[in-house]
Amino acid sequence: MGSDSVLVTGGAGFIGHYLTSALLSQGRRVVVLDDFSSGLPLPSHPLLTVISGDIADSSVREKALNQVTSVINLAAIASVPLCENKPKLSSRINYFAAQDLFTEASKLGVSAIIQASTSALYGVPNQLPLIEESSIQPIGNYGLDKQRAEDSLLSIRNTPVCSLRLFNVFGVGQKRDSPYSGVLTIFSDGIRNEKPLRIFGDGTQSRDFVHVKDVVSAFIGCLEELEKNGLNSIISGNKFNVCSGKSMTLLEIVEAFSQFSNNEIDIVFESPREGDILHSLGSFDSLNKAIGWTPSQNFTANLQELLL
Ligand code: UD2
Repeated sequence: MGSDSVLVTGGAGFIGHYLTSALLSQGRRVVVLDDFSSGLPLPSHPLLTVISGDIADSSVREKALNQVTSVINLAAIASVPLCENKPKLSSRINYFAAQDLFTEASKLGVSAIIQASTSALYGVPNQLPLIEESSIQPIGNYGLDKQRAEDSLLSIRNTPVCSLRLFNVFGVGQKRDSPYSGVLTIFSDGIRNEKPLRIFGDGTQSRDFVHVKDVVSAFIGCLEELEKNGLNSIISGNKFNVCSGKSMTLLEIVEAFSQFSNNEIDIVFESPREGDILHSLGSFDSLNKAIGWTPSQNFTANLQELLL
């Protein structure tokens, strides 16, 4: 395969679909490795190769890595409760398989490895907005395994690498039928189907919602930067927040949705979810300074799109 081919693990997932399609539209070859446990089939494309398999299986990784020159690791058990209920599965995929993938890719001399990390690494924030130097204190298996994976990637010195800490990612196409989908997907689905919205707590909790297309532009921006400047790149060996730099409370979200919907919105308040953090907000200054990345400014339009 040519020198422009990228492995996207977890490419059949929500973010993976957007990322794969953006890379293909740039004329790049993409190899998607996914076990399709939660992902959806990708439309066929002459530059796309799909490997259906388990990222924890070394022969599957080998097959995928032998076809590419760069790697983006999105494969993960993304459900926090599932990681709590199945700690071995969480470690197997979110940590060990990721670590093996990074080591093997590095040995093969790839041009770039980028990990999809998470704001869950920060746990309960000591300060807001969160910056990359904020203290790391992950809650639960999901955050812990993601932290270990990030650490193992950033300890690699002879390959251009970076880790992107994604905040609350949203956009059209996120699975609607899962109770663990993001709150914006659950709320928009409820409004469309005229079902009451459940707010866990009093609705004053806030999150930093970043649109999936902004996440894709961060991955591609970092990929191109690492491929161009290699180990001399300013981003190599570093981690970056990928966020909007703004936070909204759930009550503000409902208010914003109500402006776009003729449907009556019923709210049911329930007890706060166990382990929930109250507020989350990130700063994207580092990534902005490094590669000029900025998130889009059309939050309300992106919100409205969820209701269509
Ligand atoms: C996000 C991630 C999670 C993990 C975590 C780390 C998503 C879907 N989840 O969880 O994977 O990275 O961050 O901190 O991106 N809520 C309601 N009603 C609902 C659904 C949610 O009130 O029907 C509340 C929920 O209790 C929380 C807020 O909305 O206070 C956001 O919930 P979320 O699951 O979208 O995201 P979060 O930040 O808890």
